[in-house]
Amino acid sequence: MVFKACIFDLDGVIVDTAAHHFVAWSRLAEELGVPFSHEDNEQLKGVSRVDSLEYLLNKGGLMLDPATKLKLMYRKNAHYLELARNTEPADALPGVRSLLIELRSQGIKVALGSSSKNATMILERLDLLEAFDTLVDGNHITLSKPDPEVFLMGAKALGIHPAECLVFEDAQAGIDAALAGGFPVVGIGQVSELSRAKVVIPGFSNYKWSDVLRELEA
Ligand code: B16
Ligand code: MG
Repeated sequence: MVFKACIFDLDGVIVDTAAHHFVAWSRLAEELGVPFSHEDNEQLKGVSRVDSLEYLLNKGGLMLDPATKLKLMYRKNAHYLELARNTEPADALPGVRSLLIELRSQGIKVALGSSSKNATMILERLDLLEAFDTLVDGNHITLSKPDPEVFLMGAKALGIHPAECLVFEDAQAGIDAALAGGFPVVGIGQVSELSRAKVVIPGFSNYKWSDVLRELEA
């Protein structure tokens, strides 16, 4: 398979901000008196802020009006920003920066496909903004992963057919989104948690582009 582009998820693929999301949701959950565990956080990986809040409210059996929900999302994001504002270039996950540079040097286009509305700020702090040809994030989409909208928008912006764009994702919801859009996908993490991805690698440490292609051909 010849790939003309790659689409990268952000949280869990380029940088590990899941821990910040966990703390931020935990704080909000505590304020609301709703129990919130690591297992709950796993369910929210790749899921938009609004859908994550609905999950939390549903868990606590809480029915709130739209204005209150907006306030709660603002509060969760304030907690998140407090933790994420110290993100720095060294926080890019091992190997991802060199892979992004290698893709560019080989003429392969690179897009971001993230559910996060904070993606540009995080990429700026990582000093990776320039590594991307186009960014699609939570500010552009109306449908959360597992809907394929975020990846379809990325492929469209690059002018490349989904079958020729390889998606890198750490969340099952994101893998389902890629598959629903007709994208080949590589899971980042554990095979046991990403069962619907044909290929799963633990991360980009020790993975050059040729190594990724070899995994896909195996
Ligand atoms: P924000 P990704 C997702 O990013 C996170 O995995 C998910 O936990 C978070 O709720 C979502 O972004 C929205 O983030 O509150 O910053 O807009 O994995 O799609 O890059
Ligand atoms: Mg992710």
